[in-house]
Formats: sequence, structure tokens, C-alpha cells
Amino acid sequence: GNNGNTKGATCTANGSVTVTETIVVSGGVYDGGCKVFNPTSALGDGGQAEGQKPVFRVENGATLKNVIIGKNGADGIHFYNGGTIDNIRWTDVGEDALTVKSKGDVTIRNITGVNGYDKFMQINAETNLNVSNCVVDNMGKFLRQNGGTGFTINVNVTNCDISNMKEAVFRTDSPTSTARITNSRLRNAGQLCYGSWKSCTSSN
Ligand code: ADA
Ligand code: CA
Ligand code: CA
Ligand code: CA
Repeated sequence: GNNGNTKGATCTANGSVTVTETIVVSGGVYDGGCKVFNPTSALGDGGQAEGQKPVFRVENGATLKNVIIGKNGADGIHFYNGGTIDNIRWTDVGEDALTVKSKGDVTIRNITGVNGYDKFMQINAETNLNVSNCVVDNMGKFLRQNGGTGFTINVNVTNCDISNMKEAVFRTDSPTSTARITNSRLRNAGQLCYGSWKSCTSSN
């Protein structure tokens, strides 16, 4: 793999913000200034209960950047109609780290996330998902297309370090979905391709 590249989020904490309701990023660029965003229990407790609220909602092609999500990860970041996140750290992934909630293309780069019980990425709608420069450690799985769904997702991952997945890197039940990972390092990452992918491949 391409081990020399810088991977993951780069923020050093620059103060903190208490989050009492989901921050909606509905256009342009929201720059978190490397602050630590700490959800209150109004959003959830970061455990495995479904129905928690996200810390951020990114929609309609907007960009969220330079954010550290604090010890309560709640339901992470939700995407509606596509968007981009850049330089995001999850200090302690909650129910999951991010969810594609409605159809749209999603770009994810320069991210670090650790300590999720089950999923890191949860994909609940059609998407072309491009992930680059990531460090993800200690989860059940890196990516899960919502169980029992047959829509199509196309996932491309490059320049990532993925370690200590209890089950798998990529899991789907959809025979039309594809996943590819290149120039990355996998360590104790479970099964690469779990379920019924149309294609699921790796190189380097
Ligand atoms: C589980 C659950 C789904 C959805 C998903 C999520 O897979 O079965 O209904 O809630 O989690 O988006 O976190
Ligand atoms: Ca869930
Ligand atoms: Ca969730
Ligand atoms: Ca956690």
C-alpha cells in the first residue's frame, strides 16, 4: 500500500462548542475552525440506540470541514442530497459515524474515526461515495449498506488505514452495488467483502 501519504484528520483542538441541536449545513462551506463539537443528551448518548440525532446534517452539495466531534458521537453526520466532508475527527464514534440518508453523491476526505461498536458508515440511499485519506480503527464494520435493501451504491476508497474491524470492511445485501479499495492498508480488518456485491475489489 501507499504508506507514506499523510492520512486522517489534522486538527489540533481549538476550543469547544456545546451542541444542543443538530447543526444544519445546507449550502456553501461550514468551517468548524478545529473546535471540538460536544453534543448534549438532547441529541442522544452515543450508545447503540437507533433514532439519535446527528451532530451535523450536510445537504444539497454543501461542505463541512475542520471539525472534531467530541466524546458523545450521537449519530454523527447525516447527508441529504449529497455533500462533502473534509478534515473531520470522531473522538469516539457513537451509534454510527455517518449516514447517507437520501440520494446524492458524497465525498469524504481526511478523516479519522475510532471506537464505534458497529458501523462506521451507514448507507441508506443510492450514492456514489468517494473516500480518501482516512484512518478508521476499532469498529464492527467500515461500511454497511442498510440491511435488506437492493438499491445501488458505488463505493471508492483510497489511501486509507483500516484496522480492527470485528466483522468486515464492506457489507451489502444488494447484488447491484460495487466497492473498490486501492492504495490502502488493512490490518485485522475482517472480511473485505461481506454479502452480495456485484463487484468488490482491492489493489495495492
Ligand atoms: C440499523 C437499522 C436501520 C437504520 C440504521 C441507521 O441498520 O436497522 O433501520 O436505523 O441502523 O441508519 O443507523
Ligand atoms: Ca444504526
Ligand atoms: Ca445511525
Ligand atoms: Ca464509541
